[in-house]
Amino acid sequence: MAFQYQNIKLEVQASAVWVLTLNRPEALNALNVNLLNEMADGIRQLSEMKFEDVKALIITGSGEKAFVAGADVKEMLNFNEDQAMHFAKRGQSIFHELNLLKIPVIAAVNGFALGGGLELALACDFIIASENAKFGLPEVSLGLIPGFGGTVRLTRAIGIRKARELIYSGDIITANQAFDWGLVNHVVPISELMKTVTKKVEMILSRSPLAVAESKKSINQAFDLEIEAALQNEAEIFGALFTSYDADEGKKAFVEKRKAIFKGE
Ligand code: CO8
Repeated sequence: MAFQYQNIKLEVQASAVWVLTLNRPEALNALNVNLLNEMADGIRQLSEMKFEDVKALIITGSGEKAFVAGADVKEMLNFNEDQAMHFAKRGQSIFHELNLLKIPVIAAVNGFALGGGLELALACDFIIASENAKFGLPEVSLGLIPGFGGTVRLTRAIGIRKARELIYSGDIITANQAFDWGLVNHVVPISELMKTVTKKVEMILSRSPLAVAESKKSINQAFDLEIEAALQNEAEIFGALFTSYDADEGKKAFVEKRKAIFKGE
């Protein structure tokens, strides 16, 4: 199954794992308005599908040079203040919807992840990168600031001091440096990238999908709460899971020394 778009590809692999490919290789997959609209539609389609049909999402870029080289600078040339703010809000809200998907979302970064491209990767649950990947928020070189959530999510991802350094300098760092900074979970040869990401997804999908979704919710909500409230929230989610089929099956399978067969409910 696949959805038809001009600037992205959204296709299902085996086992209800979807791949969203940013597909403007001639512009290093830069995010223009049409692409963002298509991405919003694709995310909405996935969010409305039944669990059996959508279990995980991988996001990657077309070609071997770029994941996404940022927002489309050529399109932004003639924006006025209102249009610029609207564009920033549009990107932010789409990436927020992506972040809210209940399924695991992994960025397979296969080249430049700059500006809006890094901001997109940061809205995913985690990043696996190819050795040739490069990361940066070079907006200050354009007289701008990151506008698709970069000042917020990069700071949460790698800490305020490293985030300041990357954002103030506009530096572009290698995949290995991004790994050292905790921005990237794994770095692999480009020929191994999709295989590595797919293997990781399969491993996650062998666990209880409901428990994975609820962990994602608890982690996401923890960022917006004070510690006491976050811990209370975790305890409530933990308690609510006890009446689920998956929690029953998981505990029984352990005691019976067999592999659990989860349903995601
Ligand atoms: N926008 C539009 N076109 C782009 C972009 C981009 N971000 N990046 C690359 N391209 C195009 C190039 O213009 C070129 O097209 P053409 O062949 O027609 O000239 C083609 O892609 C290939 O690129 P290069 O020839 O430049 O390839 P190089 O290998 O020489 O360089 C780089 C690769 C280093 C990635 C270089 O292309 C580059 O610096 N790109 C821009 C990176 C950048 O500044 N990104 C940040 C953009 S700003 C942003 O993302 C803000 C997000 C928040 C927005 C808030 C709304 C207001």
